Amino acid sequence: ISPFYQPEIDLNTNEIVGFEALLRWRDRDGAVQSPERIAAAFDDPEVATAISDRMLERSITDMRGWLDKGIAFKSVAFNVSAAEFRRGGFAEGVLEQLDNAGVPSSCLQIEVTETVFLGQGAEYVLTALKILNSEGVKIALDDFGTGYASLRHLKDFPVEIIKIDQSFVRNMVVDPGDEAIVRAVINLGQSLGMKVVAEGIESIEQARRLLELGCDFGQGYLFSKAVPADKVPDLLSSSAAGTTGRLSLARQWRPRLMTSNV
Ligand code: G
Ligand code: MN
Repeated sequence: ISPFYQPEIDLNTNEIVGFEALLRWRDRDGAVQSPERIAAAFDDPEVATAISDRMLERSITDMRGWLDKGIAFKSVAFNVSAAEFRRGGFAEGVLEQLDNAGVPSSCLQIEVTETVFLGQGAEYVLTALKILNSEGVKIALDDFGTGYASLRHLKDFPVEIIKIDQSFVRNMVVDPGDEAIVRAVINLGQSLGMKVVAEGIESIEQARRLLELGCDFGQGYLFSKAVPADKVPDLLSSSAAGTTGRLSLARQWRPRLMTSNV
């Protein structure tokens, strides 16, 4: 199991503004697999904990490696589940690991879904997020709009980033209902002074519409899939080379899209 890194893009400038660490694993043949096929492993709290410990450890090691090479990756967003907060001491543990590795806490973002605010152990979540946030770790609310939390949480928790779930982005160009939800989330986030990131951008049309609606950041296969740590420097240099105009990065990376629509 190891983290792969998907870039997050400034849709206005095409610059990479950070990465999200996504779990990938290699099967017996060495092929890279996504987490779906090992979803059952996450039902076992011990295994789930071991997996996420390893993911965090590896992400911090990768960040240390990039810092040593002078690679300006900006930040890595790390997904944290409710079970991890329930352990207690989560925030302190993360900060200690960053400190031990000499990685500034501002390099790390934590992504939580709305469900971490619900149910058993929810009281630990607020404490943990406040501790992390006070040390400069930014908190993102992931898959926004698909959970069961209340809008109150946006005010009560130290959330600075909202990530629009890919299920809304997928059909936003053809489904006015999805577009209405995307627009509402963008407006809500901006009114609260938060950064809004659209997930799952696969087409130039989606990226263009998101920009029109005022969403400045996004990630998705249009720009890049998640790549192994050693490919991150290449991705960053193509981003720096491709900053000459709107969506040129997407054009450059996906030349077959060049011919139409743009
Ligand atoms: O939970 P979260 O929203 O962070 O989900 C991330 C998952 O979505 C990852 O497994 C990642 O591989 C996948 N993903 C990332 N970009 C895209 C995309 O453009 N399209 C699709 N279908 N999936 C994506
Ligand atoms: Mn995420």
